[in-house]
Amino acid sequence: MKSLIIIPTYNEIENIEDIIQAVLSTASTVDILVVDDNSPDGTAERVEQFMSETPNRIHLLKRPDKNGLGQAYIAGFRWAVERDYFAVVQMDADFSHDPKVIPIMIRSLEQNQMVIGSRYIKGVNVVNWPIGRILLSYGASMYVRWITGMPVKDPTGGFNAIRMDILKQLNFSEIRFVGYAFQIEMKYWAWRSGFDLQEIPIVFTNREKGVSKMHGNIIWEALYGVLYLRLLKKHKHV
Ligand SMILES: Nc1nc2c(ncn2[C@@H]2O[C@H](COP(=O)(O)OP(=O)(O)O)[C@@H](O)[C@H]2O)c(=O)[nH]1
Ligand SMILES: [Mg+2]
Repeated sequence: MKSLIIIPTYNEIENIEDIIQAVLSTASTVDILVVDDNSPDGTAERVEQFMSETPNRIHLLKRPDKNGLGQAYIAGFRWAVERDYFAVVQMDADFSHDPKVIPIMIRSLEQNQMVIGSRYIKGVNVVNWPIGRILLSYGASMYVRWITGMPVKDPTGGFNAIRMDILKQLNFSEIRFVGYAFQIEMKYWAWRSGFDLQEIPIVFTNREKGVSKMHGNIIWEALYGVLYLRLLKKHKHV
């Protein structure tokens, strides 16, 4: 059965062709869904070119406005649950996540319900990030564990896979965050729902092309978002 790799994009013209090719070549059993928020650089048009050359395996969701990573993923999840996939994999367009890990994640979902690509299982596996960004990310992971008690070493990571039968149990309208907080929120929901989360080691490499879209408010959202999740106990045990 096939799995769907969901890639949110905003101005990824320099990466999109290569990432699509790299992902498609990992296995014949993966399809791609690009969720583009009307990138001014023409990312979506580039995807459409590809779709005409490789029909069936590439899909595109075009959204009218830049609404953040979380909403792009929710739109992708809604698209996926109506189709016949074994699992979805979340990954970035900028090669920070190595496509070669995709088949390992999918295989691991035969035993587990959610697989988390983790930079912090043993030390810090991040390449070419400025020290400030590493400290922020690592500090955030400790903060999340401390506040929530969730036993996940890389709660803000964006390279994750979830089985479709589990994803179907998520009430999409409950998800409210946008950036790193969205990634935390997904894992927190799965953990509080009692699903087993398996962390596997990945190496995160800073992008070589294009620019990061993660700034300012997204960090604040993560800081207060974690408190919100914990204090209001938004997601109940099932
Ligand atoms: N559709 C959509 N994609 C986004 C948005 N913000 C970021 N992305 C994509 O999400 C992925 C991760 O973003 P990136 O800027 O690389 O974050 P960083 O790696 O944490 O610096 C990339 O594929 C981006 O193009 C957004 O508002 N909408
Ligand atoms: Mg990135």
